Amino acid sequence: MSETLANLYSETRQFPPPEALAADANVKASAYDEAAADRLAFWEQQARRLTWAQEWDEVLDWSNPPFAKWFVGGKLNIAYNCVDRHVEAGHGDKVAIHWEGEPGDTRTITYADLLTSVSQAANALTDLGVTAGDRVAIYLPMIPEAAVAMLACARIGALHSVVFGGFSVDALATRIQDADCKLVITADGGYRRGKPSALKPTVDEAVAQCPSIENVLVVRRTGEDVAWGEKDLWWHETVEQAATEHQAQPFDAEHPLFILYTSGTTGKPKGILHTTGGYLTQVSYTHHAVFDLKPETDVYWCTADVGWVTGHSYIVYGPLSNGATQVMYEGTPDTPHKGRFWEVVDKYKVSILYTAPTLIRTMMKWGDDIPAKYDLSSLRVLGSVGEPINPEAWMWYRENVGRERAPIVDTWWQTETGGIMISPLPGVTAAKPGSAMTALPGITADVVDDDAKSVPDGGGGFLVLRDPWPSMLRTIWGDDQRFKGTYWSRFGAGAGAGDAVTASSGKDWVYFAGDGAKKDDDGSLWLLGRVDDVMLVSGHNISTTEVESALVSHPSVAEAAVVGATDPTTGQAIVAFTIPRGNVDTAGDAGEDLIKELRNHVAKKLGPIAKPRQIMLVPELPKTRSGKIMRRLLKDVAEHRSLGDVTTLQDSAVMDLISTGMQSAKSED
Ligand code: 6R9
Repeated sequence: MSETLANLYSETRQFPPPEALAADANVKASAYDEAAADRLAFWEQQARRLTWAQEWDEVLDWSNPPFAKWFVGGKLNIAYNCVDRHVEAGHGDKVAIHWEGEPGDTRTITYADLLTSVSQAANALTDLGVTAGDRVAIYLPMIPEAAVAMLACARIGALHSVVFGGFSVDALATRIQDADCKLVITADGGYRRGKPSALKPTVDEAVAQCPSIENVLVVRRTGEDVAWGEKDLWWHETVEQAATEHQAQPFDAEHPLFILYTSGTTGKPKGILHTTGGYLTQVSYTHHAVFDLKPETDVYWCTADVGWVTGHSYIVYGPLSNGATQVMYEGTPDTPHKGRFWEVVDKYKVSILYTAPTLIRTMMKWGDDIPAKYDLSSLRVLGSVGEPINPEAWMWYRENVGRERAPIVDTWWQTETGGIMISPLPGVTAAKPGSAMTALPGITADVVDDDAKSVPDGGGGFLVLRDPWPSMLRTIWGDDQRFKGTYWSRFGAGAGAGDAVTASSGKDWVYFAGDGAKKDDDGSLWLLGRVDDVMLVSGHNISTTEVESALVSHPSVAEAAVVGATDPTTGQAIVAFTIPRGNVDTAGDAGEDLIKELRNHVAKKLGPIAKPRQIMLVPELPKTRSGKIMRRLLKDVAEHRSLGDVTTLQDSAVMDLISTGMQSAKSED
């Protein structure tokens, strides 16, 4: 039988945790044993991190798979857990958010301030007729009101649906319509790349197509002129005038908390539904365990946008439930200069930094001399999320940002999983550059072949999750059948029945994440990208990730994206789009020579089967707002098709840059 997914890249470097960090770590190796001995008792213990108004009767009800219920019968209020209880415990003066605007304006928000704002917003929403179970769309820049708005919804039991500021009218309107939202919370605009970027006009156009919207609540951020309609209300004239006291009511552990849309590669966006008790339990625990957060001393910074699940779980709910002090930054990393992120780290003495591979590779492209100018000695734990991190980008992060002291946690998870699932623990795991290592305590991940059999160490295949976990999605909003079909019909009890999955066949239910992965010889897990992107070259299934990592391991390369393009002889052939590092000369013959060298470099690293047919040197790559490379668009370029859907593209100008700015060399052999 042929292999499911080839394992070509090998890595031997490994970095044990710093001794001092290991000795004082929040979570030690014993957590794995405890969770393995009794998984439900383990999660029950983690749920006790939170303050419950009423205890649960049952930890997990899995009697109607794949619909899980966690902490059945329990009641709690999410906002109370993220805000009030810290003030009640005497931490009202503690800074919750150091906010840094892109133009350099700042705000310092304590837990007491946050309680006042969230209470006012909860009162204002209630006055506008928003009640438990209603849906509220949030379309805001990275300003503190984004967190306040989310917490206010959670406080009154309304579901928020955050849409990236920057998504188009259509993207916003379809999301509002799908969830029948009653209210939109937005701003006049935000600052991006040094200038005001308007949001309100997009909302106005979208709302015109959305009769369910009764009001639009507008935060004044830029002060630019905006058109004003009868549904519009200023935040400062409503929320900031509302009563500052609000009594939070407890909600059922399974009360819905939010909807967040993921587009996937095809079809209409899926409204991923998360609920209350299990979600908060897992994001709180994982934030404590994976980042080793010490709330008294750490300054935490997650650079994600709140419009991405990372912003929900690791800016709002995880850190605030743990009473963290964090930095929130409005803008882009190169405004007003390319050292801005490191300046912020230095200014606030950030000790835990959580960012994405795309950012790390961009910093590699800009050059080592930029971070070198700043004092980064406060950093003690570094995190990565969003895409596989290429081993060489991991090493760059370790050397240039962590200065070889700070452990790196490469965290694998999804909008659907709600919280981190696979990651090193910074005080326990000897991490390997590029590997997410192992499932966290209480999580069961595996790599299987086409027949759902676990692959041996050294083998590749499909990443699956075998047992339900507290922060798992509960369904796709309004579409239980699509929920079953998308995630539960490939392997296990639901296999083969497509969207019509109904009965259990005695087998266990298995969640299919849509990612390829491999186990190395020690059983460590390596994520290999979406299975839809896997290339079939002369009968071998080759992951885009491995070829990209081989390219990035060349000293002249900062970033690479690889696609399989139709080829008359090999079925698919490997086509690579490569961004050179800042100091590399690519003019004329130098570019041609580099391309030749890179093709040979990949062949040497991975074997001749993985040698790209074609390499193009490009200035930029198309990415989503959360920084994921959109290989689908590159495939269109590689196969000379007109471009597909670009609505979720971060910056539509890059596709023009790629088609005009690329240099390419075809294979001669
Ligand atoms: C949190 C988030 C989920 C997809 C996921 C995978 C990719 C995320 C990763 C990673 C390799 C990591 N992904 N983290 N791949 N290593 N550490 O990104 O959620 O936006 O829903 O994307 O992102 O392909 O399936 P989401």
